[in-house]
Amino acid sequence: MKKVFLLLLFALVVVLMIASACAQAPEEPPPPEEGIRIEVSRQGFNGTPGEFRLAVEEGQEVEITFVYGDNDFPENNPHIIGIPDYGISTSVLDENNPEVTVRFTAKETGEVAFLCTKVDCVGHTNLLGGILVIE
Ligand SMILES: [Cu+2]
Repeated sequence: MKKVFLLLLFALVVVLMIASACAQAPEEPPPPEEGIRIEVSRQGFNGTPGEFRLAVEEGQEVEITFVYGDNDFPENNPHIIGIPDYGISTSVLDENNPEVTVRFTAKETGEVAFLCTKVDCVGHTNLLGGILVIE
């Protein structure tokens, strides 16, 4: 009888320990959102002059960080990135402000242009062909 009691007591202790461990387990943090980073330089988006395509999913919360990429150029070469269809225009992206992040929801499928709207930047024509492909 005493053995049974001890066994039950032991089982109770084990159950309480497990329950307390579960209660103390930290909550799972939400998975980090995949941010897209695009280098902007006089060579184009990610060094691609002309057309630069980026696929996103319809309905996706898109986060794009534009990163200044002209640090190897002897002078500051400011850019401003626009996504006209979404009414988005970044602040000036240059050596003093080397990262700008934009967030928006990709609406209906199709192609959405993004480009540098600062017409006097060096390499401007290489920065006119950004295309978000919403699929
Ligand atoms: Cu530019």
